Amino acid sequence: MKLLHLSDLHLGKKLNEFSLYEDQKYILQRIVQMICAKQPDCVLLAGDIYDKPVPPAEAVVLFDDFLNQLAELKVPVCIISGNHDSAERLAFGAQLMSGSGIHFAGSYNGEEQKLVLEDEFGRVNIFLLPFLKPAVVKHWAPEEAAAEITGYHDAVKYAVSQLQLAQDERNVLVAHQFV
Ligand SMILES: [Mn+2]
Repeated sequence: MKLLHLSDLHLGKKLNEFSLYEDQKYILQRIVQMICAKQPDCVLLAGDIYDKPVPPAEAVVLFDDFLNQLAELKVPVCIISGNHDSAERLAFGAQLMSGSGIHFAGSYNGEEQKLVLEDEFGRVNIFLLPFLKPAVVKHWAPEEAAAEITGYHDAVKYAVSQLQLAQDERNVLVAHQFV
């Protein structure tokens, strides 16, 4: 199975007041062309879609346009939040978009979030782990497990331990963490 991994688009980023908008628009167009040429089975967007929790309007338009093009190409897309994103804002409309093959894991909610793909060798489980903070994971974990979570490492360890891995299938984890 062919997966295209992207991350850290940081749309809306400015370097010393210089907007990267034109460069980002250009590279997203090149990525769409590459997807047309290489025909991946899935596109992974592993966090930091935006540079800021409240991105500039032009960055939102840019990403919206990018997602529309991917949906038109009928390539499944998996998106997780990064530390720069607002998980809730990023996943606006997520339930509606999943019908178009665009899958978001914005906020951690204690539940496994995965997309199952299939090829001639069987199933590929793509687990989507949004950027998570220890306090959020503690909130969803049972009391005993929560008491053990004191930092990012413990939080991710706990969240990953909750995934139901199928040992006889291929399992892919999409994450964006400091661990
Ligand atoms: Mn980043």
